[in-house]
Formats: sequence, structure tokens, C-alpha cells
Amino acid sequence: MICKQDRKLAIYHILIAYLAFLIGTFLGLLQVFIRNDGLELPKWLDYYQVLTAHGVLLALVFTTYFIFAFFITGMSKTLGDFGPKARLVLWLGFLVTTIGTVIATFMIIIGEASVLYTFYAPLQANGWYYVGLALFIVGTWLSGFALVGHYVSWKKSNRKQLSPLFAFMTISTIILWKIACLGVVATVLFQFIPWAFGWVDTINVELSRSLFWYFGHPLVYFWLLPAYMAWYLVIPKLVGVEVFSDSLARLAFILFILFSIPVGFHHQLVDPGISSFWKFLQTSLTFMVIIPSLMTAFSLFGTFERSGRRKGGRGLFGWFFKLPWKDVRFTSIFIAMFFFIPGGAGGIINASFQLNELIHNTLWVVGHFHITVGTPVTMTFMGITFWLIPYLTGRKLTKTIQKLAFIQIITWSIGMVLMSTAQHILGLLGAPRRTAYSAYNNHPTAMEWFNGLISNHITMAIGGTILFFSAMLLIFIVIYSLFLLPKADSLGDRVEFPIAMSDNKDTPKFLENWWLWIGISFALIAIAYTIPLMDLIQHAPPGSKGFKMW
Ligand code: HEM
Ligand SMILES: [Cu+2]
Repeated sequence: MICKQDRKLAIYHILIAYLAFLIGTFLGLLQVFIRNDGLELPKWLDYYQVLTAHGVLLALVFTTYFIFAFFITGMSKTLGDFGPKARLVLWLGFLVTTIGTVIATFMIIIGEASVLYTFYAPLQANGWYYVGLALFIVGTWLSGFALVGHYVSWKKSNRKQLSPLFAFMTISTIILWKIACLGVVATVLFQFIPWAFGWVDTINVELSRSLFWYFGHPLVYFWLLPAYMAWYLVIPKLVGVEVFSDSLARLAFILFILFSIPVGFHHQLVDPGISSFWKFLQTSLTFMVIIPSLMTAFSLFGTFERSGRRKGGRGLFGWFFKLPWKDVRFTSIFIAMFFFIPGGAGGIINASFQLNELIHNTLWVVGHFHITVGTPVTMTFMGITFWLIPYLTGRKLTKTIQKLAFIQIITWSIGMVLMSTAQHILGLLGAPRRTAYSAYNNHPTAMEWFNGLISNHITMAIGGTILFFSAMLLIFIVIYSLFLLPKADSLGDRVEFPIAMSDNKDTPKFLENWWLWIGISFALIAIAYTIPLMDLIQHAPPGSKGFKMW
């Protein structure tokens, strides 16, 4: 059991994560009804205001707070309690991130920042929205430094040893995050803030988009890597085998750092101002990420098979039936991984030049990220939540709550299959994303989009409603686990932190040579970005003034 002060830190992070989840999913429910014309918002509430809050609260706030809760607990568990200094910095990070969140959310609520979570220029929000975002990032940096500091002091007293896999993966994720944030910090501090407060008149739009996506793509890996940590470390523990391969896992995480940053242009394939050579180079680097992804899939299936065979499973698929399906901690993560198969395949489509033309800015994209971040990542976090909260509050996980947890993940899966499939199909037919009800004055072509069995007007709304029900069930489980589950008194019925240990005797030491990997990472970034960014600055068209479209 980790110490009380560290538990408190983690619990505060979880509280904010789920507060954001509660509001964010409610807004999602509104969106599906507005989009099928089932609901009209009151005059004082704008569709884009709702959508901005949905994106910010779920994709940024929920994920980030949950990830830090997981990291804090796991680092305290594997490397020992935080010292007073690291703990202080963690609280400071929490405070600054939260102040940033409050400022940004407040600006959205008062209708001063309906610019969506990607805040593309020349849409212009109130300057304080960008200040809020900047503080959010600074806060996460502080927390990140505290985790790195804790790791460094562990290393000092365990010289020559490789760190435990959990710590290694946490540090990889933090490194990725810090390098990625450089882009968004640069554009927010030097472009958006001066422009939004009126110190300068215009903004270089394409540069700001490029700096945003330099950050935006690795952002998705910042969500994904913590989920992978559960896949690599929690799954083996739950199925009762050792980690498949310590070196493979470390190498995969390093490759994620290397190949998830110099690739942002794949979000800008239709943007002018970037020559196709650079788009091509970054797209090629994007596809490199398939390597660590398939390494991950390989070692997961290896883990499943090992476990199943050890329990007597025979034949090609016999092991499958020996997996611990009745354990919701396992099944939740398994379903999450399953969603990632079409999710990843869709990602390859999005990143392909020609296919991107077809799906760009359509509902397809919305369908895509709800079966990547919205389910593989989010449902893994749900699976972690089921044991993390009882672990932190020292309570027992009862049968009833486990049953509810099953209903929760199953409804989420059904809702997501309905909503996301409808979105994929509607997108292929041409329905745009980021619009309220849009049937183009009942134009026949637009009306045709909605003729399908799955792609009709109501599938998305039915899916969204089931999802919202599932989300509220989760909130109930969270509150119940925080306050109402029976206290565990004897050691026997304490919920544990299910984390597998790995054998790192044969793991090459250079895998933990961070400076080497950070160096290679910056080299790749320099190759992919220096010339096109210089072009964007030197040959910039006249800048744009701000627009407020709402
Ligand atoms: C109750 C569950 C949910 C429902 C019903 C829902 C519904 C929707 C809908 C309909 C849109 C598209 C709106 C449009 O383009 O006009 C959307 C956008 C989005 N959703 Fe969700 N969603 C849910 C959960 C989530 C979760 C869990 C996440 C992430 C962790 C998420 C992240 C996003 C993001 C990032 C956008 C894009 C916002 C933008 O375009 O600026 N959603 N959601
Ligand atoms: Cu991307």
C-alpha cells in the first residue's frame, strides 16, 4: 500500500477527471440530438460552445488528470513514496493545471471561446482562454518534473540497475509530452496571446496550425501510452503470467517517442503553404508507428496465449476460452484493445494522401477518434478505475459493483459501435463534422446520406444516448467506490495494484539511455520541420486579423 499523502494526490486527480467526464459526456448527449434536429439549443447557448467544452473537457482535461492519477500511484508503488519535495511540486502542478482548466472553462461558459479544442486561427477567443491553456500545460510540466525527479533519485540510489518497467514507461510518456508541448507553448505564447490581447494585429495562420499539429499528434500518444502501460503490465498480472518481453516493451515505447512527433503534417494534408515533399516525408514517418504498434499487439497476443495454454487451453484458439473473462478488470481492457483494431486501421486510412481527401473534415473523423481515444483509451481508463479507486481508498470491490461495471462497459461498447459506425458511414457519404444540424435545406443529396440502416438520422442519437447512460453508470461506480464501498480491514480482501514484474536481466542497458533517444528524437524533428517552418515564416502571406464567428 502506498502512503496516505500520495493516495490523496491521486484521488484529487481522479475527482477532477471524473467531474470533467460528467460534464463532457452530457454535452456529447446534447450534440447527438442537435445534430439530428431533435433538439434546439436556447439562444444563450451555442453549438460551438458546447462542442468546444466537449473536446476540451474530455480530450484534454479528463485524460490528463486521469493519466497523472495513474502515474502518481504507480510511481509511488514501484519506486517508493514520494519525498516531500516531489510531493510539493506535484501539488503545485495540480494547482496550476487546475487554475488553467478553470480559466479556460470559464471563458467557454461565458461564450468568449467557442473556437473548439484545436483553437485554429483565425478564429479568435478571449486572450484569457489561451492563458488558461498555457497554465494547463505549465501545470502538467511541473507534475512531470516531479515524476522525473522521483525517478532520478531512485536511479541515484540504485545505480547500474534498470528501472522497473512502469517507471520506464512513465518517464517515456513524460518525455514525449514535454517535447510535444514545445510546439503548442510556442504558438500560444508567441502567436495567440499577443494577437488575442491586441498587442499585434495579425497572426500567421499556417504557422500556428503547424505548431499546433506538431503538438496535436503526439498528444494522442500521450493518451495512448498510459493505456498501453496497462496493456503491457496489468494484463499479464491479471492473466497470471510474466511480462512477455521487457526489452521489447522498452523498445516499443522508445519508438513511440521517435515516431510520434515529426509527423504533424499528416493532419494538414489539404493545407496550402507546405510543399508536398514535406507532407510526404512526414506521412512516411507516420507509417513507421505501425512497427511499435504491431510489436505491442504481438506481445499482447503472446501474453494471452501463454496464459491460456498454461491453463490447459489446446488447439489454435483453445487458449482464448481460458482467459479470465469474468474479471471485469481484464474484460474491460480486452474490449478496449479490440476497438483499437478498426481504430488503428482507420488511422492508416486517414494518414494516406488520397484517402484523406475523401474523409477530411467529415463525420468519419469523429467516428475514428471515438474508437481510438473515446474507447480504447477511455475504456482502459475505466478498467483501471474499477480497481484504482478501491485501491486508493482501501475498500473492497463488491460483487454488485463488479456486475454494474460489466453493464457499464458493455453499454459503452454497444453505444460506441452504433454511434461510431453511423459516423464513419455518414462521413464517407459526405456529412461534415463540426456542424449542428446540416441537411442543406433538405437537399436531396444530403437527405440520401441518412437512408441507410445504420446511417440514418437516429442511429447516432441512439448510440449517444446509450453512451450517456453508460457514462452516468460509471460516475455512480466512481462515487460509490470513493465513499460507499465497505472498508477492507484484513490484508486479504484489499484490492491490489495489479502490476506484473518483468525480468530485465537481459535487457540492453542502452535502452535506458535517455539522452540518446532525446537526441535522435530532436534530430528527426529537425529534419522533418526545420525547412518547412522556415518557409512558413520567411514566405508568409499577410497575417490574418481575428474572427469571431459566433
Ligand atoms: C457520451 C459519450 C459521447 C458522445 C455522445 C459523444 C458525441 C460526440 C459527437 C456527436 C461529436 C461530433 C460533433 C460534431 O463534429 O459536430 C463529438 C466530438 C468529439 N468528441 Fe465526443 N462523444 C462522447 C464521448 C467522448 C469521449 C469519451 C471523448 C474523449 C475522451 C470524446 C472526444 C471528442 C472530441 C475530441 C471531439 C471533437 C471536438 C471538435 O470537433 O472540436 N468524446 N463527440
Ligand atoms: Cu495524427
